[in-house]
Amino acid sequence: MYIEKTIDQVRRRYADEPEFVQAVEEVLFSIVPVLEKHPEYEKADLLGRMVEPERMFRFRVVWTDDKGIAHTNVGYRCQFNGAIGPYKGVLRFQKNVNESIIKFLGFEQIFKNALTGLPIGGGKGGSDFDPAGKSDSEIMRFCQSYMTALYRYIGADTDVPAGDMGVGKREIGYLFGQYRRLKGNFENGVLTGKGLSYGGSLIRPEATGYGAVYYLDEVLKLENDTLKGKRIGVSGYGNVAWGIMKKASELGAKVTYMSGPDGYIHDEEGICGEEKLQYIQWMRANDPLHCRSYAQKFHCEFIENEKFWGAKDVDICMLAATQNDVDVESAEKIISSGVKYYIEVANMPTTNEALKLLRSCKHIIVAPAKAVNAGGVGVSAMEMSQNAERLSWSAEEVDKHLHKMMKQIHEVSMKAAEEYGLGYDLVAGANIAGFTKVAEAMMEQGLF
Ligand code: 2IT
Repeated sequence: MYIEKTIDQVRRRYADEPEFVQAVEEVLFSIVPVLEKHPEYEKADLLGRMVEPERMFRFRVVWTDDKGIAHTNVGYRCQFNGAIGPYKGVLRFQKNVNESIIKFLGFEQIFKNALTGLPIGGGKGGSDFDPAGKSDSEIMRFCQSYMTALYRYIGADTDVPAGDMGVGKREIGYLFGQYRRLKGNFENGVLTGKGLSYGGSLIRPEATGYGAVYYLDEVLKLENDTLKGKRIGVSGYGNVAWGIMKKASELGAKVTYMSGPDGYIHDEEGICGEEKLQYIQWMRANDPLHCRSYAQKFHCEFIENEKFWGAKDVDICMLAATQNDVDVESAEKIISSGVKYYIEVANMPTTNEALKLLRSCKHIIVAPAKAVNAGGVGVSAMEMSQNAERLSWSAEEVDKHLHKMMKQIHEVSMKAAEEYGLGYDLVAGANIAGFTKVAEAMMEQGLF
């Protein structure tokens, strides 16, 4: 069969890229019914083309530390698929970044971006630079060097990076400054996640978390359920978790668990209110590896080196940490805890085996990351619109668009699954809806 043939080829060609192979398997296996309906895709080798990036850059990034000593890192930018718009996706600066991570993120991005309904293609980039413990000037020098290598390949109509782990507002500022210095033009549509003073969008920092809660709300509505009084366990405590905490408490739910690499926090009163949320932001910026200090500051429980999977007093589980957070063993604990909603938020937080197990479980509704977290890139696309028209939208306006977008993503996914007789399957539905749009564009544009 064509799908298996394509997956086999990817497995052979990229045997040393496990995350990428995982992402390809997850998407391709769920579009089997689409391929049955479209035999012409095989003749055009549509899948073979889709799993191969249009192009990918790998470059040297040299920077000096505060003692004047030079260091060499590797930089990447993967322009995976530009069929429906300029490549769009983040830059991640993290020690473990490699080609496999960048390609899996880029591949997921293609379908996620298609789901937003906006004209953005899929891309991703980053570096194995480790920002931990670096001074502000070291970060600046690294960003300047990174952009010096990257600038010739990006642009508002070509490829528009943004920030991910290790790349926040500060890094985007340094990257943009260097881009402007090299180009001599003010082209702020080249990056998103910018500061408000030079073309950033209101609500962009909150967008991924807010969008995830809006999507969750749609799922709950269909179940005749509501967010009121719900207890949410959130894995992670980064920017996305922060957005979830803020919006969930606004809508009457509370986040009672959160976790970091060092263990988890149980705060029965809920992680909400200005003081706690500000502290979360402080922790993320100053100590991305430990959440323990929250328990000391707010007098609640901290369990070292554990995850909260299996806690019985959680109604909704939201995965907002990183890839492959939940394996089969964790999934079994989550299933036995009685949680009804398993909402992926981070990119690919579940291994394929664990995802299969969770999806086969009758009492759990599973929502996939590429739909749930699409609000982040969606508001990035709105930032691009604002830059193109040289206007700034109000927070209410951006939020209104975001809310509508999340409703549509849920609906389009639901309908795509129904169309293929799959029932209420949000995972398959999101893959099918995203894939169908990109497939159509690629077929109409001829072979390349
Ligand atoms: O994974 C993602 O979609 C994001 N972190 C946002 C991407 C973007 O370009 O804003």
